Amino acid sequence: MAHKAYIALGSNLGDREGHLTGALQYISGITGTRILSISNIYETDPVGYTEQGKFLNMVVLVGTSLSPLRLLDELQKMEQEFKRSREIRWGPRTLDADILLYDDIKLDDPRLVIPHPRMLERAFVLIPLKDVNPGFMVGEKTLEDMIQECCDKDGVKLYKKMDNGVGFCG
Ligand code: A4P
Ligand code: MG
Repeated sequence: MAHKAYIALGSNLGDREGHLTGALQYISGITGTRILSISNIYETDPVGYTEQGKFLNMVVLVGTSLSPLRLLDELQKMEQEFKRSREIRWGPRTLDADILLYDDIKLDDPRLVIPHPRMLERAFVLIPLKDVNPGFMVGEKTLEDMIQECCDKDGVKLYKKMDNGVGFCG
């Protein structure tokens, strides 16, 4: 578990909360990977393509011995297992899993860009990230500064408080 990665999860189709908790269970079963901390769950207005239902979003901190691309392989397998449809870019999905950060690395691979290129403009990512990584900064900017600059911040509402002490972490 030499590395730490932050993963954003989102769902806006079907049993949204069931998909997120199913994802936590799936991630805790990935070889060489352990959930260290989870954010609360937020209900969020859709960003990008707005003719779709509200999302549930959360962020998960994992410890992992997998490389960034191997971790992406596992997360994409998970998305397949949740039978997500990819018909509309930014459209409805049963489960979306994005790698936000992986240690302090910067990666620009055709399959994987880290830090996630759109994360800093999205309150639906930054607000749950603040639960698990409150000290995250970019230059002089705190997470709170970045959240205040996000156009979608008023569309992010606490949906469910999550207990880090039981269940998925450890
Ligand atoms: N990829 C590159 N970098 C990464 C990364 N850091 N993590 C590649 C994960 N994948 C990464 O993603 C397309 C390709 O991005 C993948 O094949 C992977 O190799 P995708 O998941 O197939 O497609 P997508 O999710 O439809 O596109 P995209 O551009 O990733 O969309 P986003 O940015 O994830 O936005 N509104 C709310 N409220 N909540 C949401 O969760 N999500 C989206 C999707 C839009 N609006 C939303 C939400
Ligand atoms: Mg995605």
